[in-house]
Amino acid sequence: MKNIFLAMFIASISLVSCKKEELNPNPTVPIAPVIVNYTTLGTDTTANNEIVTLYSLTSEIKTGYNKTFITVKDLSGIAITNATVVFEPLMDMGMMQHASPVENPIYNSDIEKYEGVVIYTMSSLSGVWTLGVNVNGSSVSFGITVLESPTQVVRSFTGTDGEIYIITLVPPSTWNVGMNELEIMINKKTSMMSFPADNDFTAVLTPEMVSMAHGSPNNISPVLVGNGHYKGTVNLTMTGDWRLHLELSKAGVIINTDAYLDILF
Ligand SMILES: [Cu+2]
Repeated sequence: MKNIFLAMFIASISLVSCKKEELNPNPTVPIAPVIVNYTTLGTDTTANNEIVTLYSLTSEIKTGYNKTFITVKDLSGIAITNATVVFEPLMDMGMMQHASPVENPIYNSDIEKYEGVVIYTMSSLSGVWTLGVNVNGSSVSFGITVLESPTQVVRSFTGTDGEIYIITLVPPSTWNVGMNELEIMINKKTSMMSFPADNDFTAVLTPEMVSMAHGSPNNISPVLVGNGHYKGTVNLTMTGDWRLHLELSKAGVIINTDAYLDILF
């Protein structure tokens, strides 16, 4: 009798281990290729007869970091892959106008599109956004409706050095319970129209789950990887409302004690 139970026990263990082997051993690596559905935001033709089409990854544009794509074609529909393309976002707030940080598009042959980034710092409730796309020196312009992101994923602040900076979350495809790569971007506002990437910061990351007033261990503060991007690791020990407190310093001087960004998952 004892032996039967032992046999059943061993069988149940081997059954469990069999099941485990069927699971994807590394859930961060997708099994199937990701199919991207682009949303066409508009098409216009430059003074140089270049047809410019603008795409996004989502039908709704929200404040924060937005990957933005274009194609350029000649009048016969042949793709132009060697153009110089510059993003020129502009927000008209009535009394004043300003731009926002961008990463100018570079041609990506894998997706047959120019790929760049526009960081919308405000929603369209505060004014009218247009995205100018300059192709080989000639611009077309698209109206963009920007909704407010559900959490604060972009922040503008004045540092203790008197300079204005913009810190933005570079969103991952998903957040997972546990260790997540955390990427942020920092830009400096040098004029209403100029927001170069800033590579001179050091950051101290302290996550907090706001509703339950606890933190998490083993986080790695973001460090510069180039072009104003900083990467670290955030430990999200449970789902919920996380505040990513970021103390930002330049040359050993604290510029902002708490330039936090919020996520919810
Ligand atoms: Cu504005």
